[in-house]
Amino acid sequence: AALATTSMFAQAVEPEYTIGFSQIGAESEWRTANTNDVKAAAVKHNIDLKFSDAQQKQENQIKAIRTFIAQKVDLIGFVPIVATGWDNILREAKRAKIPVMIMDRDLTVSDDSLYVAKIGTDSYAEGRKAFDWIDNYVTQNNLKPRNGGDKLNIVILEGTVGASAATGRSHGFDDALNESPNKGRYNILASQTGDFTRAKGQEVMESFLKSYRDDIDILFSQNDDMALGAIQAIEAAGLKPSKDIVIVGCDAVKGMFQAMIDGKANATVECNPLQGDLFFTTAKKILKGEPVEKSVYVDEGVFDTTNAKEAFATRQY
Ligand code: GYE
Repeated sequence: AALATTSMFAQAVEPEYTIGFSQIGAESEWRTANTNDVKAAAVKHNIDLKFSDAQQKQENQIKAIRTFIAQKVDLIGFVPIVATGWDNILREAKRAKIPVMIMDRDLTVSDDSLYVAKIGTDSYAEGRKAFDWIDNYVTQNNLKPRNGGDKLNIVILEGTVGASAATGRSHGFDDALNESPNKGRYNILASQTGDFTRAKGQEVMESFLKSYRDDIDILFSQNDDMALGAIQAIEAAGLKPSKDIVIVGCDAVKGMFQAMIDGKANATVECNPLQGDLFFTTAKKILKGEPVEKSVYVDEGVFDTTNAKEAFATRQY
């Protein structure tokens, strides 16, 4: 018993490393899940985490990274809100010999040695999967344009301008559409940013409906939160979401599962926010001088009304 007591006191171990992490903000259900996961994984990995929320501003992220450099943290991690504009601050980190890791979104820098490793999701593949799901659904259900015309009209809610998660999904979707033998069946009627938020998604969908209420057949929303906002706009316009307008999102958050179960959305392409464990495992390897892969994508699936109910029970975010 005496020994057991001693070992209980021995539990208060010093954190192994100090890591600064700059998160974008809290724009979506996905982001909240990502933040919670990073914080929980830091505890699990015995990391002293300095967490900073940039409230959707790149300049705040740059300030946070500069502060981490001044604090001489062991490693810096961040989610690039947009893909460009990071060269200078990353050069400052390199000069201070602090390794940098990228999480979730991608970035474009003049010199890839400005970061050590990148873990995240494959937005391009997600965009492709979204179109492929639509093409398949249209074919199987022999979907006809509501306005009696000869093309199915698609509207798109894009994510944050300049974010890799938005441009990747746009390019993947466009490429898959252009490569489809059914390409001629579709017309992209409108495409506009909803900044990855529910409120903006609703607002932009309202404006789409004002111009094209009886023409829209399909909505591709680059995240689920915007799709959930759009569903409200569609109902307010007296249309049936998922029936009058086919709705496909990205992320696979619980809110979207609920919408699919309620018959208000059709499908969502999974984007996995649970990257904390892989992030800190990789960070520790870097700090111990072990080799790591430069770029790793996490695994992702697709869910729709045929499997939403079954999958819902096991969803972690
Ligand atoms: O899809 C969206 C979030 O960067 C992959 O950002 C992420 C995206 C995600 O706000 O909901």
